[in-house]
Amino acid sequence: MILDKSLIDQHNETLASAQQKKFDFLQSSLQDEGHDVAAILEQLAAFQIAIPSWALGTGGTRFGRFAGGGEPRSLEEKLEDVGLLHALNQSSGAISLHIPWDIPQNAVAIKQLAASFDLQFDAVNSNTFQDQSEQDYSYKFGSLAHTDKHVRDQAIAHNLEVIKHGVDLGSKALTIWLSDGTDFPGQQNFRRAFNRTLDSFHQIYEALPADWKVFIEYKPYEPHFYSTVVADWGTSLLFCQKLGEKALGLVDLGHHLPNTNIEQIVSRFLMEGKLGGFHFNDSKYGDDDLTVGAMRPFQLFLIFNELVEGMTSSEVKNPALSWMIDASHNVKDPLEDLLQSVEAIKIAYAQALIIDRKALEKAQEQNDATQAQEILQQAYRTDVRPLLAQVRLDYGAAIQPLAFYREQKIRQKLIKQRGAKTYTTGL
Ligand code: LRH
Ligand code: MN
Repeated sequence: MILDKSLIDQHNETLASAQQKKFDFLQSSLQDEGHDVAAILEQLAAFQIAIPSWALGTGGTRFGRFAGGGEPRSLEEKLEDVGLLHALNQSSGAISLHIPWDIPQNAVAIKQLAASFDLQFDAVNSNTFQDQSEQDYSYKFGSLAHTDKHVRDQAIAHNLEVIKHGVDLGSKALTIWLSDGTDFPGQQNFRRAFNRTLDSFHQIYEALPADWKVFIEYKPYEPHFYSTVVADWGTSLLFCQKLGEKALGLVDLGHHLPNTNIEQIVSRFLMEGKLGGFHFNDSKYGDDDLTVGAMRPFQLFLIFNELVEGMTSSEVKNPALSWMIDASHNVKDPLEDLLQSVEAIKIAYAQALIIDRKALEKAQEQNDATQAQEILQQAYRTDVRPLLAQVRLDYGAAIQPLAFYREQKIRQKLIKQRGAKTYTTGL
């Protein structure tokens, strides 16, 4: 659905004066605290989040999936939907594809269509956690870690094919999430499984173009319920250090056991220069893939505190990061859910940008826990939303993207255009 830009202008006209009042108040109080608001606005404008191609339809669980209408029926319609999100918030300027769910039949045409929506291609994702009808060997007992070399070779070949698709589209990274693992004690020799996987990763690493990266995504459990080969950040870092400088860790927020201090893991990856990027989502129990910031917005803020500290410290040398969402929308409109997630991520980033770093460092040196908390909470309790709305207004997006989406009845229009019972590829 191609959006008529003038509709956004009309929307902004009705909200502009209220926005101006809120922005002026926030700008003056931040300047009083010594912040360079213009610089913060620039950083917020440059912060683009990639939308997962597998999360543009309704998600589900093994117990059921209740499809919504108007879902994208092709890669072209997925690009249209991400283009729509980007037009509304000027913050979703990239898409992350999953192969084979989104194989571009004509890469040149797909690349042109993406460019027409001002979209880039972020990391491409391989998939050796499902068997495809035409494949010779099953991944039931693993893929890159499998005991049978035929299966490992098949999985390596798939990853090389995914790199090819990525090169055709201008992507610069491959994300490997390996579901390989076991369901029962004794089922696998952990060391041998690690070494088979390392050998497979090496063969994929050797095939990476010079300017590419490979992101090693870890996850403690699911689909396996006793052990997972790449189960935690330490294992991901170990693989990355053994592979080489192009190999970096990928932090999916939902891939941590309860009460894990994720912000400390982020600090560890950064100090090793081995942080590749994120799969943002939120969760209460397991890998729930819920709307970012819906459950634990303070944890997200603390993660961005470590990111901003690391990215501004001369003690840290880490490559530019990939900011990606990985979510599944079981009860919400997928596009509304993604608009909320992008907003929550940028709120956490903006709050981290207004932390008084000098004062925090002083409090840390003096072991003044009370003052340190006051400094963090001052930023966390600041309503930074007028900053984000101002950037949207300045870049021609909607001051209130979600309100605009509903005002314009966009889902109803998509259902009219695509049908009430449409299915999209993905989870
Ligand atoms: C695994 C995961 C991985 C994707 C999949 C869709 O849980 O986070 O990043 O490949 O979800
Ligand atoms: Mn993920």
